Amino acid sequence: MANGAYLFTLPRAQGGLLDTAVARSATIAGEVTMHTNTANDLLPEVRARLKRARRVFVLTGAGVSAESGVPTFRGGGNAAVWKGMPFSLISSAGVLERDLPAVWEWFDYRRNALKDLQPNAAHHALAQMQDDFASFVIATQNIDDLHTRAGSRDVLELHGNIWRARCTNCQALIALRTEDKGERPPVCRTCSAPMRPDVVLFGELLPAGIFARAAAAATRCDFCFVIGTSALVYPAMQLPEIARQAGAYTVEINPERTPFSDSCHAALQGGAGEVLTAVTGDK
Ligand code: BJW
Ligand code: ZN
Repeated sequence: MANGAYLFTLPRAQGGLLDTAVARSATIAGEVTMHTNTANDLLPEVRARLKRARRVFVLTGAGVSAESGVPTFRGGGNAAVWKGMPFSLISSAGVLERDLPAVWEWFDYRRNALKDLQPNAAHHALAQMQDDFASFVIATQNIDDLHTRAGSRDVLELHGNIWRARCTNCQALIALRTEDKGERPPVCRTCSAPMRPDVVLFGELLPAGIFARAAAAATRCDFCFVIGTSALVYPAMQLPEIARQAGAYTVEINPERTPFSDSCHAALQGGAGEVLTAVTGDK
């Protein structure tokens, strides 16, 4: 790969929803038994469960934005690489301490790639669902704010937001869409310390209160979607595990199988927009 390139791990050719779907069904005793189903077998159950649900919790990952053109981090045997560095290195707390300008260069590159992208059918389908339930909470690992731009309210951004910068000293925030003066790193107007992208890097804690609110929603929900995540990164992946343990019906939407596929109630294989439309269509 050419130096300086960001290797995009775009969604692979996907087995469509109607081609394959792997379902898991819970026995009355709560024991989970696996069987393979066609989507036609599986969808009525998922739709009926969703129709009966009162409190829905949704965890999303990079795959929900893939159809907008946002690259995912992992997939196809590759992980995103930038200037020869795997994203797990450049997006880690260690690099922030060693080379803040490089971190800004990486996130400026990503912000530039994001700026003209639009929410897709999956973001819109989720935004349209929010008023249909007593409670509907989206927690996202994505930093692209496409859920909010699609109209979802009160999205819990577990890993921050690429469109904000935060002071490394006093934690003051600025909105990069409107307040970016182009200096790198930006200088805090309150205390003059350097600012950093307001995102959660490997080895850093999630924003105070956000994870707690997401965990509370996961605990109370009766239906949980896990959409477009490789299910590898913690503590975000604790959330659907909490929901499942609290008794929620859990549904994964992903063209690939993940470590969560074997423990959810229904793993729907396909792209997020296509599958969500099939699940929620003609409500
Ligand atoms: C589609 C699709 C379509 C494609 N439709 N789907 C060892 C064991 C356990 C934990 C750890 C450990 N060592 C370290 C840890 C902790 C670490 C962690 O979990 N590491 C694991 C990877 C091993 N976690 C942390 O460090 C977290 N903090 C923390 O734990 O604090 C406590 C602590 C403090 C100090 C020391 C140790 C612990 C923080 C995690 C922050 C993650 N940050 C990143 C980068 C953000 C900034 C940036 O954007 O650069 O967040 S990492 C990256 O992964 C990003 C994502 O939000 C996150 C999750 O990725 P996601 O969303 O799942 O994307 P992909 O690409 O992996 O998957 C895409 C999926 O979409 C695929 O499945 C496709 O199939 C699918 N897809 N097309 C639907 N059309
Ligand atoms: Zn400051």
